[in-house]
Amino acid sequence: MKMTFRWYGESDPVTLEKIRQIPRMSGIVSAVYDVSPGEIWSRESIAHIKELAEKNGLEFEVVESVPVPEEIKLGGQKAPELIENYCENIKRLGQAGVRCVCYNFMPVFDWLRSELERPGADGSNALAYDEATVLSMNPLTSELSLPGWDESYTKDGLRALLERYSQIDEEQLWQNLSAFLKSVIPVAERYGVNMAIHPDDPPWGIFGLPRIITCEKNLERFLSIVDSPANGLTFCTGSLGANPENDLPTMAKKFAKRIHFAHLRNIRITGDRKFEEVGHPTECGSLDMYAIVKSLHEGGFDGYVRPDHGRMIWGETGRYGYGLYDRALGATYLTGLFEAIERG
Ligand code: DNO
Repeated sequence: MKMTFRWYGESDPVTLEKIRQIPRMSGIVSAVYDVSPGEIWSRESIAHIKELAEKNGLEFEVVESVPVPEEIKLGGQKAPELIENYCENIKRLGQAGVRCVCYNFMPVFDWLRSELERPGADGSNALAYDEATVLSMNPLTSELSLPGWDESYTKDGLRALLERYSQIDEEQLWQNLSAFLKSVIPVAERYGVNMAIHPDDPPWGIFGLPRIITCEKNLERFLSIVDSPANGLTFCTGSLGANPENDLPTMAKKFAKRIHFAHLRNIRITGDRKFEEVGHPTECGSLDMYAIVKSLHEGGFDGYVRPDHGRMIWGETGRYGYGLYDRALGATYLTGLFEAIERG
């Protein structure tokens, strides 16, 4: 297991100098942020991240994300050309020493929350999700900005996109994902990169848009599309765990060898399709973090781990879910869990 930490680049208030002081931190998870989805990343930009990381004693072996353009998810006319660009990025990343690439296949919206600063009883605040509130926010009229929302969509662009997606059901999305994997995975294999799809967050369809990376059965189907180790998973407990029907320890053990990246965080389920983010330890929420880590270990997991969304504590402000303090506490908690379990 290698413990890593997400870093949003030079504008991130959580600096590399701070990240390196978290005990046992091996590397950063980052991306080239100044290009649009579908564009090719310059070798200089990739090398620059690596150089900055290494200057701070950190590795740069994990990218999150190389975003998949909507045109690919839609299986549009330009999809083949954009898939080629995607492959070029994987090649360049592999050549620069990146070993794992996290991405997702969620139509239009990445992760969604209805509240960004839900106060906790202890004076912290955290992200929360309530389906009724989310559905009352029409994406075309709402002024609310959500953490996973791509601010670059204009209302008209978004309307046109949603219109195109109205033709795409789950089966069609599977077909488009399959075409993507069949081109990308052989390139990933060639350049020593493990692709790790991120589950949909939350793991169900939203605003009438299909979502398919949601549950054990679908993960199995996903892995069988290209049955290669390079076609793997990001096991995000907070995403999959929002559906109580997902038995995370069972899934962790079953898929362990194809899990290249684990996002380990806890949530508290507060009702039907309602949850809030909490501190990482088991006792803080609904997920049995000990059982999950134990299952990963027993299944033979040997990938990258990162703490995931943290609460805002000790008066910290910053990027929602991505402050320093609570994620650092999460990292040390997880490191301890792994040490205890690995030593048996
Ligand atoms: C949220 C993240 C996601 C994730 C992407 C992966 O905090 O886990 O935004 O990076 O879905 O493509």
